[in-house]
Formats: sequence, structure tokens, C-alpha cells
Amino acid sequence: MSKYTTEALRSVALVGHGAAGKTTLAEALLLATGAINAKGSVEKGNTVADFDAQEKEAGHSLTSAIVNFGYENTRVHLIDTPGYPDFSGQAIAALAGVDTALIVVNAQTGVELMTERMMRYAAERKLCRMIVINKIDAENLDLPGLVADIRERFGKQCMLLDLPAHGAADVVEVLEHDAGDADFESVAAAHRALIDQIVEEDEDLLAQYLEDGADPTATALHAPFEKALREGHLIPILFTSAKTGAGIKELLHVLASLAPNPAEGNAPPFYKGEPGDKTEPFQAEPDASKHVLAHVFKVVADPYLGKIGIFRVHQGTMKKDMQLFVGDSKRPIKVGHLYQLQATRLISTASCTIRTMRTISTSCRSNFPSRWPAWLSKQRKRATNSACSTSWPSWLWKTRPSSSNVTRRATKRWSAASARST
Ligand SMILES: Nc1nc2c(ncn2[C@@H]2O[C@H](COP(=O)(O)OP(=O)(O)O)[C@@H](O)[C@H]2O)c(=O)[nH]1
Ligand SMILES: [Mg+2]
Repeated sequence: MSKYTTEALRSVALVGHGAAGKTTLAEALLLATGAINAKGSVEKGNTVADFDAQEKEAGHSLTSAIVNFGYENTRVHLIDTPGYPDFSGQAIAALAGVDTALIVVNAQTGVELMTERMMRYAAERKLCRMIVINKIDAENLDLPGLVADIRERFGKQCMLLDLPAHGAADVVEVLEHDAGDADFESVAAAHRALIDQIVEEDEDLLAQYLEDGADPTATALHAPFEKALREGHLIPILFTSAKTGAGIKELLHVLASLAPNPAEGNAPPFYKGEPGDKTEPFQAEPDASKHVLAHVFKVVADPYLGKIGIFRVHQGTMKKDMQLFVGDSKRPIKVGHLYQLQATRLISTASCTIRTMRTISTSCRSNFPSRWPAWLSKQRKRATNSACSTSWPSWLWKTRPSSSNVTRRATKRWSAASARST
């Protein structure tokens, strides 16, 4: 049984254009939390996330990699995704497994094709978004210009949550600090603008703030901050250097204290019914005692274990030896092995509860959905076509609920909202 409660879980995807530094950032986060002892590099081909031989040879990510680490009593499940448009199907599929998208922007090259696309896909998926400007250690940067460009393209709700300081050697956080040195902008002004934006989410808090003029406490700000994130009224901007480590601790603190937990994030937009037929919206309930609904967002073929489904639980608790059904199929899939995934390392686990990411290998391989290769190849094609690029492979696994009329309802095919357009 997981020792983490739902409130202590964070699920995050690193998305954005290729070479923005996502894989190196994942490495820096793993190092800073003690999940690894030494930092690998993309150049040496020894990062945790780019484990595949082809990725090492190409020098960039080709598939998404799932890692996890603990920080400030939370467990963060992180998906590092490939950034080049040819492989964007993997990045789009990963969005179905998370509550927060960290859109990583290269400070040297600014907003690029996949920055814009992933900002849009994450918004369509109603994910909480944060922008991470990486490579702040590089020379000849125009960071104020980049922030202005981001605001012009994505709106004034893109607000500074920290600022580079001491020649980009570190960063100063502006939610908890109202004074300090920064390389550009004023910490006081950024702090005031951020507080003003957050308190607007809560009428009582706003009235109290206007009356006594004092900053609300961090506890009072938490709920309106989450609401602003959820509703897209706030897209925090953070700065990092995955190379020097500047801003990494601050990013970790933001993930632990401000990124939504599964109950705080927007519920995934599921629909009941066959794609193309009449469908009705359906909301999974984050209740560990209900029957299982899990969404497979990635399938890999392992030479030893066979097909492995990587899924996120949206309802109920998945346990080893449980029987699951895909769509309205009559034949169940037996949960042969249940693992927690650390890139390539599979750590055996007995159960997993709401909205955690886990891996399953079935004991009966032939029962796995046979259409998965078709889905994946279709998805690659779509990824280059913006008109239908919001589609991603989506199966919901479920256990049968106990009452028979609920069973009838539950045996209808469940599809993610995006799949309706297929
Ligand atoms: N100067 C500098 N280089 C970085 C930083 N982060 C990543 N890089 C380099 O940028 C290149 C692309 O990094 P990678 O992590 O593969 O980017 P990804 O495609 O977004 O995963 C590699 O050569 C990294 O060493 C950084 O913070 N500063
Ligand atoms: Mg990468």
C-alpha cells in the first residue's frame, strides 16, 4: 500500500520544444531530491530519462519517461516528454496522466513551435500550467524581452513566481518574499502583482485585503492560488538552470506546496458512450473505495515482460490479481504484476490508489488490447496535424461495480473527451 495520501501526490509533465532542457531538468530534480547520486548528461548519454539506445545516439528524447521523487512530504510523479514535433504524440498522450504541465522554454531561443502547441494542448486538457524558463546561465540572454513575449502570446496571466538573481546564480521567490535583489524587475512589484491576482479569486479574501492592506497568509492564499491555476487565471513563470542548479530547489518547493494534488486539479474530461454516438459527460470520483477506473496513457513492449501498460488511476484502488475490463469487453485482464516506474526500473508494488501513475504487466498477454500498435501509429501521424492533434490513445480499465444495473452502465465503452473526434 502506498504510504502517500492523495493530498501528498503531484503528477507533472515536462513539455516544450526540443533542446529546452527538459531531460536535464528531470535529472537536476532527481539529483536535488536524492533520487540519484550523480547527475548524468544528455551529451554523455547517461541521463535517467533518456535511457533508450536510440535516444542516446540521437542525443534527445524519443519517448516519454516516467520518474518519481519525494520532496517536502510529497511524492512527485514526473513525465519527461520528447520535444521535437515528430515525436509529439508521446507528449500529448502524457498530458492525460497529469494535473500540471510544466512548459519548459529555452531562454536562448525563446518561444518555439512546440512551446505554443503544448501550451494550447494543456489548456484544452484543462491542466494547470506553469512556464519554466530554463538555461538562465547562458550568455547574451534577453530575459525581460522573453517574459514580455510570453505575456504577449499567452496573456497577462503569465506572472512571475520567481526572478533570477545575482547574475542568474540563483533565483528569488516572489510569493513569499516582497523584497530582495533580482537581475531585472522589482521583487516588490512582482510580489504585489501576484498577490493582487490571487486574492481576486476569493471575494472574502479580497475584501479583507482591501480593508487592512496586509498580505494574506500562505495558508489563506493556497486555495485561491489553486483556483487561479485551475481556471487558467494564473500561469506562473519560473526560472531555472538545469546545468548549474539555479532555481531547482525553488521549483521543487513550488511543486510540493503549490502544484495541485489530484483532488485539486481539474477532473479529466471523460465521456460515456461510443465515439461518434451520443455521449454524456462523466466525472470520475477520487474515492479509493469505489470500483477502479484507470486510464492507460502509454503502452510499451518489453522483451521480457511483454506489453506493459502505464496508467493513471482516476477512481478506486488497483490491486495485484484484480480483474479489469477494457471498454465493454467480456474477457477480463488480470493484473499480473503491478509496478512503480523509475524510468526503466520496475519496483513491485501491491496496490495503487487514486490518480497515481503505475505500470502493469498482465499475466495473460493476449488479453491486452490488440489495437494498440494502430493507435500509436495513427497518433504519430496526427501529431503533425494540428487539426486533430488533441487525440491520444485512451483506454479506461475498470473493475465491474457490484450492482447489476451499474454494471450495465459501466460496460458501455468509456472514452476520453478527445477520442470523440476520431
Ligand atoms: N547552458 C545550459 N545548457 C543546458 C541546460 N539544460 C540543458 N542544457 C543543454 O541543452 C541541450 C538539450 O538538453 P535536453 O535536456 O536534452 O533538452 P530536451 O530536449 O528539452 O530534453 C543539452 O546539450 C543540455 O546539456 C541549462 O540549464 N543550461
Ligand atoms: Mg529530452
